[in-house]
Amino acid sequence: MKRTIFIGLTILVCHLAIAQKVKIIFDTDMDSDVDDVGALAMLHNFANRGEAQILAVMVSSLNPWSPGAVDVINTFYGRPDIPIGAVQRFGVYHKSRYARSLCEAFKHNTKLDEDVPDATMLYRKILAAQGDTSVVIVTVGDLTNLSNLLRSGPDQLSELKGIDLVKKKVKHIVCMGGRYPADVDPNPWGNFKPDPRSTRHVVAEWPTRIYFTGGGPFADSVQTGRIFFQEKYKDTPMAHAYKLFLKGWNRNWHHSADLIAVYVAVRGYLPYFKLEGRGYNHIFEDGTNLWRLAPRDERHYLISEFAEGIDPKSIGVKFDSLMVL
Ligand SMILES: [Ca+2]
Repeated sequence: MKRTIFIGLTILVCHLAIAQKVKIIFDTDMDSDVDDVGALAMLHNFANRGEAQILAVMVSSLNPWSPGAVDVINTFYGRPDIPIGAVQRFGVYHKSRYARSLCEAFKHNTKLDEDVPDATMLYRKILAAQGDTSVVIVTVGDLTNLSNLLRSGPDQLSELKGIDLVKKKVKHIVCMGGRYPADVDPNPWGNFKPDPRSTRHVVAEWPTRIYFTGGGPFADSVQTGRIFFQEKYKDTPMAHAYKLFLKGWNRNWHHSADLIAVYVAVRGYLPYFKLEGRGYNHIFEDGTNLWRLAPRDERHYLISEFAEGIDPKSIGVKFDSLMVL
């Protein structure tokens, strides 16, 4: 009898642990900035803790080394078989200080000349196989892949159009891009500006909730990466990338824009951040944005401020610990 109860409880606990895992698709540019590396490392750490399941990683960059750099990190964390998709032909290209070097220095099996699967097709394949409203997408790169997904038509993977497939399978997305309350800087950097057509399309048409998380001073005040300068982590791909990236900056830390998005996707905005549920995110023709407090768009939420009494430095220390095993 006792044994039966014990087995029953074990099954229940296992079931709860599985049920609590957030199913994540991570969409990254993995090229010009290094916080994508930290964010993917943090996501693997959440997977190791049983809090997340990584369904796939999508690359929104045309940099040929970016998919390999993703695979390096996946392989380092013991998940070399996570499907990787990439934008095809029409996308944004940025140089990277670390992507090629990661591919050349660490183990992975994504060859440069090998066709990486089309992100749109991989999105459709993965979403079609998942339960209804069960998938959380974290986008920390350009919105090209998500726009292509929305525009996709029925095919052998699903009889649904992209927008209906998203509506059926996606719980919500967390979107790192733009600055809040406003981004009036015409400089083309930042996730919304290199492909403004896709940004406008996704922000206007996406059929589920979008939790926007901010870059700029908000993300700058959460400093991460110091941990990779410790001796015990020196041989990790993350240390390799952060050191290459920060060379010449004369500092040992970086902003945490993409890490904040991953954290919010897996654990939610509490206890560190505030949630803005008024207004909507207005995207201009050139990809600059403005958070307007009216009218209300029920799909749009914003996370760009710290909760009362929270010191951003303490979040940085916590995030550093969440990037390593
Ligand atoms: Ca990024």
